[in-house]
Amino acid sequence: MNKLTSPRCGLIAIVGAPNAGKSSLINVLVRNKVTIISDKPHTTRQAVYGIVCHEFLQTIFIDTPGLVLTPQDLLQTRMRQTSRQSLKEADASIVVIDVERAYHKANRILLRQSLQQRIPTVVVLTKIDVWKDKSRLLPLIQSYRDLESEIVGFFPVSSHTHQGIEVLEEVLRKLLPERQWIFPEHTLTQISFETTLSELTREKLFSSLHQEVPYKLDVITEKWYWRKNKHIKQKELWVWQNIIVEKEGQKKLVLGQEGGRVRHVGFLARTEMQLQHQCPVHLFLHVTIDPTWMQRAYG
Ligand SMILES: Nc1nc2c(ncn2[C@@H]2O[C@H](COP(=O)(O)OP(=O)(O)O)[C@@H](O)[C@H]2O)c(=O)[nH]1
Ligand SMILES: [Mg+2]
Repeated sequence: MNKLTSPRCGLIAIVGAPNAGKSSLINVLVRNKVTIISDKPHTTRQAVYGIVCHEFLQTIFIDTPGLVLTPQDLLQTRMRQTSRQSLKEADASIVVIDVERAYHKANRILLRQSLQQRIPTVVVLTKIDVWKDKSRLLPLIQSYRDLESEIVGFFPVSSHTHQGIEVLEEVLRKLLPERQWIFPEHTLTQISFETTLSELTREKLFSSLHQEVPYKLDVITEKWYWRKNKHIKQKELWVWQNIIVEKEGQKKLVLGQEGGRVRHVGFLARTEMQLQHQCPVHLFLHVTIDPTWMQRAYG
């Protein structure tokens, strides 16, 4: 770090409607996969930090669950609280708006919540890659004219093509307060290693199952360790995980015919773990039923 420049460090909460593209954006900003993504709502359950160090700046992005307008159960209530709490802790916020769902009720609610905290609030209009005709952006921005004076700006981006990301990063750096860094350099997230492993498997379950079931399950890493394989002179990662569902019917769906689905999920998760850790991975998945898991985890 340059001794002549004082360090800056800040938390930037990333909030938005479910499925808006918050987690995708944070992974692009951090240039690493710190949080899981799916095309289904309610994938992100807890606040996940994505930490970026650049010269004398440390930015801590907080990925949050999408705003649930009417929570249906304990988990959704907690998720809603997490989004609110993150805004309270943050030094600035990004309200992520999917251009295809720009008029979702959650957008204005979150904008107001952020402005109430009196923190700099940036609006990111994401998924602009799906719009060939960019002139459609103008009326969308104008529909927020009443809040314009309080907002730092509107930034059209795409997490898929990375369009608009650099411009956004420039603006965000200016919002960081002068402060000592909170995390050591090279820290990517505050999430534990075993939770990161669980989350990866959960992501693969979300992509392999239909709407309702993924939300009703959890993944716990029961045991993991590194082992040196003397034959190939390389370390290996060994992981045992429990997939917890509420009912017998859900277990059947997770297992699939002759265990085909869970095997496929295991293959996808293991392949990604191998890529991330650049070593062989042995992954063992076990499906169990516990009707009270949500109560125990979030009650
Ligand atoms: N076309 C397009 N799709 C995106 C973009 N960002 C996210 N998505 C998709 O939107 C869905 C929800 O993304 P995710 O990041 O999990 O949203 P979150 O629920 O707000 O965290 C996924 O299917 C993503 O692949 C983008 O910039 N362009
Ligand atoms: Mg998410």
